[in-house]
Amino acid sequence: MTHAPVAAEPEESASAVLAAAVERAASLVEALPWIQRFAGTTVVLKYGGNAMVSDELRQAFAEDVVFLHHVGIRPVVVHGGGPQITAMLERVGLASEFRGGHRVTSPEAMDVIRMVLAGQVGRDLIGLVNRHGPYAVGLSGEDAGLLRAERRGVLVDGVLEDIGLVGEVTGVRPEPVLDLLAAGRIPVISTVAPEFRDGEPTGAVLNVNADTAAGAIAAALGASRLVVLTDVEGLYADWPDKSSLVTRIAAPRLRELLPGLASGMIPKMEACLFAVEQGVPGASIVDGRAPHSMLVELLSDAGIGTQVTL
Ligand code: X2W
Repeated sequence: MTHAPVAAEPEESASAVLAAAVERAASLVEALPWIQRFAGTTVVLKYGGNAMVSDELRQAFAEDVVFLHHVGIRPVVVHGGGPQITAMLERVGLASEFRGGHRVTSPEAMDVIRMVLAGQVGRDLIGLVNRHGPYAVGLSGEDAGLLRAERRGVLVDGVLEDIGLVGEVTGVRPEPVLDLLAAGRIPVISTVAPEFRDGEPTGAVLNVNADTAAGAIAAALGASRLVVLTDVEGLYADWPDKSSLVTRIAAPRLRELLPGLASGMIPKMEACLFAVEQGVPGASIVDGRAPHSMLVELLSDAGIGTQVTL
């Protein structure tokens, strides 16, 4: 029998309401074993600038983080902000140039990057989380020795090129994050890092890729999961064949695929590889353009996106 929804018999609409309620309850119940598995553990969430495209998505991310916190999981947010940095550099008349996926960073650009990440993108996220209660506290890699970085160049056609104040994370001191977690807070980390050379601080601050920093932080914290939110559905084994979306991949196979991946995917997949090879049991890439994708990845049977395991 077909009919317009508004003309439904009272009993039928009551049963439809009941069926919808049962379905909603089923997603809550499906989350139970996952909540039990992750309760008391730390999950590191990398939130990239390309996934922060609307207020609705940013608010959904903040809700998910607060949700995890309230079911006894310890979320740590590591954020990027590439597009926001590019926009601000443009506003102040500085050009952006990328070499091998890294932003060529002059001292003038570094001043802007530090302000945008720690003073704007981080602050905005902290504000969104704290609409729900006094939870989020911002940290940069400069705070209490959290990160150490060394300068890196990039190989272009086999030649190592200097790209300025760009570093790779060479050390993580997790104590400042652990202190905040022990106090029941949600750390929100901006990934600028003090430069070290020959084990000594130089006084300079370096721009580091936020994906690789998140991988290093997840490993150092002994996280149970790393989730990288980005603007693609996940890893495609054979891009642009849409049917080649990978839901699970083991580290050795990912290593094989790595050289052939799109340049934007490489740091994300390297971060996942690093984390799982350093003992994080699972690391995922999820599509941050779908609201609440991170919650679905962590707390449902099927998940969403691509999960890397050892
Ligand atoms: C990045 C840091 C921000 C980042 C940059 O300057 O854009 C380097 O390229 P997403 O939004 O996660 O890409 N650093 C060295 O990684 O942001």
